[in-house]
Amino acid sequence: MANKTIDHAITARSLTDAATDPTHAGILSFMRRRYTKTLKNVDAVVWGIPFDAATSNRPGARFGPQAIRRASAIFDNDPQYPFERDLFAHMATIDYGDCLLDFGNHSKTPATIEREAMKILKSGAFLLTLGGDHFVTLPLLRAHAAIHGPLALVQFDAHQDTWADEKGRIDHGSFVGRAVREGLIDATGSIQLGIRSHAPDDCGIRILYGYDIEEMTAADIADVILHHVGDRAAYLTFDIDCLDPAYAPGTGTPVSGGPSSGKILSVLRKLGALRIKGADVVEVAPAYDHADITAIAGATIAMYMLGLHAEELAEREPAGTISKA
Ligand SMILES: [Mn+2]
Repeated sequence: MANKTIDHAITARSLTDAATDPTHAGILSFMRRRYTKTLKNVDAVVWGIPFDAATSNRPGARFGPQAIRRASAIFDNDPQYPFERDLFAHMATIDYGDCLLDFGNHSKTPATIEREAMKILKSGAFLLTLGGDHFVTLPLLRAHAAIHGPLALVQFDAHQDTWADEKGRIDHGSFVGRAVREGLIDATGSIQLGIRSHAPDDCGIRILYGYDIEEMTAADIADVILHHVGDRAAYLTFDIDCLDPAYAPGTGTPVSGGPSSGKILSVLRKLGALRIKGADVVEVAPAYDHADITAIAGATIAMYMLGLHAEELAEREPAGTISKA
């Protein structure tokens, strides 16, 4: 038991220390990162939005952040596959906990999410958000676009989320159309992957459908994304229902004919050249899950997003010069 940590989420002395809590024990933050609301000298923030009131079908994504944090305990530390590095050695990363929302008054929800996200982004940290249903991406995009301007959306999803909507509605199936109309995303530089439904409007966004993903290699899919987005500032949103229900049964609106987690992780691993300014993983609903299949997939995708950011930081700064707590 030498050098084992316990409850690293509250006992870590440094934000860059490796956690070695036993997988089956200890307080469950995302990858055992320190829980804190202090944003000083932080490179990356993981934040939960336990919200599912915009769900059209099966609710339950409000339990997504808890499930993803719990599943993230399975990751080995130092080095982290497939990044061959301790992600946190040079990327001070915290778990900022959750967004507090009034379950009885959702008219306030979008502004609350946007305000809290702005607070995090103004610290200069990279924000990875755990949903929640896909509505939460709209206020997140508002906050990111306020800093970076219109973003290229890279959306992994079975659904386009461009269904008709009217101002003030809270709907997880319309955030993309709203984001285009509000000028938060640059439609011509955006791309959707794994789509297996038809909404009336594509808003000018490039689509790789479920059958395209089925027939293409991971390398070809990554190439299409990299060429389409180019050097635009990008926002990565991952609706877990992009994956086939075999790989992600625990979600509100599952659709057959999706890719495996293995194929999609291979795609994500190849996206290092993108300028990713923010990311989220949404729609994990653990009540419909089996043996944590979906939560593990969600946690792994979230870890890859942090891994890509860790590599970007390492490229930008020589090792050891990135902020340390
Ligand atoms: Mn979606």
